[in-house]
Amino acid sequence: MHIIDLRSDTVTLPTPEMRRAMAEAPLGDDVYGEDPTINRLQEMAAEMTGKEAGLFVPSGTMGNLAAILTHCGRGDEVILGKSSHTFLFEAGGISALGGVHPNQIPNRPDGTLDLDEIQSGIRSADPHHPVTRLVSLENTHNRCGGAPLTVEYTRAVREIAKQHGLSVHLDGARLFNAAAALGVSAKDLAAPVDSVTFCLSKGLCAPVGSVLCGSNDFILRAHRIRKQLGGGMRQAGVIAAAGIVALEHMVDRLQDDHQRAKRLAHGLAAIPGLLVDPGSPLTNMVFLNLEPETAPLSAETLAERLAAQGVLVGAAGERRFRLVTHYWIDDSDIHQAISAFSAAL
Ligand code: TLP
Repeated sequence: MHIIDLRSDTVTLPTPEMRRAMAEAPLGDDVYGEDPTINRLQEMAAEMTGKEAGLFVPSGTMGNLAAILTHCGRGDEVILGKSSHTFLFEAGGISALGGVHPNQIPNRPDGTLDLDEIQSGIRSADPHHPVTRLVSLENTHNRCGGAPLTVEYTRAVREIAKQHGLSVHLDGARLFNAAAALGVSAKDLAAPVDSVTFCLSKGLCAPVGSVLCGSNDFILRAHRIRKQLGGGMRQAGVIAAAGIVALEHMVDRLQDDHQRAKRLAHGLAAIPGLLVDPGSPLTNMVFLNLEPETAPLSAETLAERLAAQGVLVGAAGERRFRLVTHYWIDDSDIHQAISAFSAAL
């Protein structure tokens, strides 16, 4: 059976070109800084985000963790969204491994944090308080419908941070999706922040890896943290090679995924019982709910019925779904997925 996997863009397999590049990549020991493929990827990543340096890490989770542990010491505080990936889905690593205190502010539906709430979340010098060091943003915002954060908003956060001597980190796991949706460059989106991570292994299709970018001094310090976390990976150019292909060939096609997500949302919205979030999709994620009266079943039950037809979807709640388009989803998959929903209901 042909499988249509809409659970996430993390499910993307490497392209044949990536597999070739992986087989042929020149390699060395990256712990000695001698892997030419990793060095090249890091330089490309730094260039594309407008930062001085990049650091290849195994995952987005490690990228965010290494960044936050570089910005903050034990007992320091990071201001971040209550719906942020770092707060919800990174196993509490910043607290467990770094002793960093998360000051959670509710995300607004568009993924932003209210500027006044950021201001009032910053601690005073009172010794009862932890020391606020960092604000962490997410672009695109996963739980907030894949919403892209604008350059203007990111600059406004930067301004507040600057006034209080704080740094800003950006979890840009899907930074290039945000750039495609807003018609700006990743560099523009990352310009106001001190550090940024982006993932190669999501919509960009590489099998493994993310890159953390920032100033030379920041990356030097993050390098030591990556080592402490066990992320020094030796001849990892074998995977970085796929990342280079991702940056060269997969960035410019993300708009196709966004268009297909629109078609998917449009088709699903016409099926009685499905309530697509108003405005969804903003990038490559479609969020929808089951309408209680006309579709009185759980997301889990519907997901099982869809799986029986070869369509895999992720439940994002009791009666809620997140569907994600990516490189391996084509137009006919979109048609089939819509028909499968119709049949399953
Ligand atoms: N997101 C995954 C799951 O963990 C939820 C997904 O399927 O979307 N930041 C953001 C915004 C992310 O969405 C993710 C992964 C990460 C960081 C972590 O990346 P990895 O999985 O490489 O550790």
